Amino acid sequence: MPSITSLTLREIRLQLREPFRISSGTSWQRRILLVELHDADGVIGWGECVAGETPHYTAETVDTAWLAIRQWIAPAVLGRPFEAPNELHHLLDAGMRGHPMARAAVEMATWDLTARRCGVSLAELLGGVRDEVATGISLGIVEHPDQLAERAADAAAQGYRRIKLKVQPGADVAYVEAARTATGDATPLSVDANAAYTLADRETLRSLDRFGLQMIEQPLAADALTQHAELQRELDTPICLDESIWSLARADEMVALGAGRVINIKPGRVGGFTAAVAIHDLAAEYGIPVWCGGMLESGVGRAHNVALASLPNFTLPGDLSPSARYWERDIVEPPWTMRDGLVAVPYDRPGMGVEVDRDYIRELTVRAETLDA
Ligand code: OSB
Ligand code: MG
Repeated sequence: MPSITSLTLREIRLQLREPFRISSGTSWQRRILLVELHDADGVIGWGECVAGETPHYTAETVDTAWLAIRQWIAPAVLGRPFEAPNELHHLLDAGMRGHPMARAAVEMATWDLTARRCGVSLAELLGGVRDEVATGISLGIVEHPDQLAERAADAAAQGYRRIKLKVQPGADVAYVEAARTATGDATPLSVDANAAYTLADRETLRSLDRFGLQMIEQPLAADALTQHAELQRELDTPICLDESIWSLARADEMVALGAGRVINIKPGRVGGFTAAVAIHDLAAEYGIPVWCGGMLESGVGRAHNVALASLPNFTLPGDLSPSARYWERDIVEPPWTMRDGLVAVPYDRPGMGVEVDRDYIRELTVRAETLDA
């Protein structure tokens, strides 16, 4: 049985091509935490932690994740024999509360390592069935509706299969209207509020119904499931939950309460692939479509997301834009590219399907630490 003999944590700095503003904060200079695992046979596995620089999206940050991995997660996993990555998920799940993004970074790296050990692609190991995954783009909040209209029209021309507009109180109806007019009625549009509204804003949210949006993502607070259910009863537009779904149990409650009709699955947000696949399966059982969200990942996290999005119930386009949308130069070879609004799933290479550019990583690294079994 394999076991992890060493875990290396690295923090790199990678500058986005342009600042990305959402209702809960702005990102530009990304601090990205990478996890590299080795087993006794010299097989490696990569993971990326999707925690942000600040506790705006969820409570976790790069710094809390670093601490959680070195103090609790690495000691639990190092030297522990395992047959399949699910076992490590259950071990971590039983042993600690919270820190899903930190746990996911390690758990997902064990999936990459296991896929390489078995000589299969990560997508195949996860149960993927799609050769290509549909790509959407997430457009940040800008100064003026005209600017958003221009960006949305440009994204439609590039072939993105769905255009998501970040909104917040005061930057919503006029912005969506401008984007709808610029892209035409046939372009799938959605909005994402990152929890910026309350039920007092129901009239504004209802007025978005007339734009025929594919969904409204996370309008209310992350913990407000019954309020989302109340809002969903008043809206024609399907509500999609993101921040609210941090576990399989939360997805189950969403279904039971009718708090939404779509789920954005981010493996990092739910503690890794084991939980992500379980949520995918639950949603499929209830006829709820899912899609793969993004957290401005480097090419490593993107590889994991693309593999996950190849599962059958990922029927809506994901936030899986190509490398060039985010970075001047990505940290993997080959970089992720899009053709006709689709990203190809690399089934022909073992593991996550891209190579990490170690020389470039070394240049970008600001701190590193190796923990041994
Ligand atoms: O809510 O989906 C979100 C980025 C950071 C934090 C939260 C979110 C996002 C995005 C980015 O929408 C999507 C992407 O990676 O392209
Ligand atoms: Mg979101």
